[in-house]
Amino acid sequence: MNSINKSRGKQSILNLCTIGPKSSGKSTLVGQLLFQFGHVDEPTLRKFEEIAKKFGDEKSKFAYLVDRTGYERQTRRTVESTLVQLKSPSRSYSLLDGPGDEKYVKHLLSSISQADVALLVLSCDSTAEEYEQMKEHAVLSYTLGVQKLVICVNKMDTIDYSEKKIQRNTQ
Ligand SMILES: Nc1nc2c(ncn2[C@@H]2O[C@H](COP(=O)(O)OP(=O)(O)O)[C@@H](O)[C@H]2O)c(=O)[nH]1
Ligand SMILES: [Mg+2]
Repeated sequence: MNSINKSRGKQSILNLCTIGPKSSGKSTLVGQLLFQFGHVDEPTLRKFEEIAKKFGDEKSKFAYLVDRTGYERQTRRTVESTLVQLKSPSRSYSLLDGPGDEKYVKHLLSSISQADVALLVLSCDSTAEEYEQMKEHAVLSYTLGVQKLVICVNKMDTIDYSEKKIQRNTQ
């Protein structure tokens, strides 16, 4: 398990973690952030695209940047929390991408306990059960001292996007 140095509120590095049900797109988001921050170049991304193709899941190239074990790639689920470092001109971020699967909640708790801010990734096509799980993760984060929550509404391409639907789903 990766870990980050934590001293809440006193450092210029912001410690973040992902939370939310499995398959909501957490690892994809973190891989995208690595790419958008310029920490992954096009040739490297193409390499990961080839790996994703080998596992029959070409669309998940960004997730493969963080789901690194053979087991995670074969099962297409995050097991271990993966630590990534992001740097912008103004600040640095340590981001732990945790599992959403209830089986690995121990790893999720460990990554939440190191964070100052949680990124709650929620898919637009979530089931009622997944919404419940999302709420549980939010409560767990708050209980473990994470008082800032960023809600990332994902998979907007899967619905006929409307602001109303998003508001209803995030209430
Ligand atoms: N349609 C669509 N699929 C997505 C999006 N983001 C992720 N996915 C897919 O959702 C699945 C689960 O993604 P992953 O990042 O592994 O989810 P995690 O379990 O929350 O880490 C993969 O097949 C991704 O390709 C998105 O914005 N739109
Ligand atoms: Mg994941």
